Amino acid sequence: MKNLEAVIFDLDGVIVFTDKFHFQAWKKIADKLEIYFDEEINNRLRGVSRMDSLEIILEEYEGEPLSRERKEELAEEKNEAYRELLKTMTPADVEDDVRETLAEIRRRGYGIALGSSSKNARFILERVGLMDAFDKISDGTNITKSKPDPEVFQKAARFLGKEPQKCLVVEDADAGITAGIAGGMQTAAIGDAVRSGKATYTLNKFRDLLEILV
Ligand code: B16
Ligand code: MG
Repeated sequence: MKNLEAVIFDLDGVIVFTDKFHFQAWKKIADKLEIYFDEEINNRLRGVSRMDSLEIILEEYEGEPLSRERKEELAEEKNEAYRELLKTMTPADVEDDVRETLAEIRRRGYGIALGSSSKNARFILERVGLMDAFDKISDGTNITKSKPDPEVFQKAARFLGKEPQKCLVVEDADAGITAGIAGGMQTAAIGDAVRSGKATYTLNKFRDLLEILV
């Protein structure tokens, strides 16, 4: 394959690592509802939207069924706790490898977009000083369906003005690789997503991208 013109990056688990913050914020909600919650359940929340994440956590809930309004309140409470934790992030939270590789990809002339399920994506990029590294942003604020639906990546390709097959989706979650494939894109797996073997390329380190994007 190859013949690539653009790269679409997932955020959490690829550019930054906010798993621990998601964990702490969801743990607060789980404790309140007396629900069992651990790192393994937290891993299932990768790339999944906020409301879908809450539904996964509620699988362990044994109380009376919760109304839509109550679920929305709980998701909002989680988000407030999460955003407080995000405020502690600084440019030092982005590895040099990531920052330098993004700059080199731009130097090589590729379009660069973000394709994240998060509604906090812009806030995070501002905190870590990476807003300028992306030409376009497609995130949780411009989609109706979350990964594994390809919508977030299709929008990113459209924002960049690139054909899907000329875009490389970089993902750490299986749901994200599935979404990229469904969108007709080439895919690169890093971290957890490597295991399934579904992606077009696999990365050990972020900078391995420079061997694909020659
Ligand atoms: P928010 P990504 C995803 O981001 C996270 O992996 C996932 O754990 C989170 O629930 C989702 O964003 C929604 O985030 O509550 O901030 O809108 O991996 O697609 O960059
Ligand atoms: Mg991710």
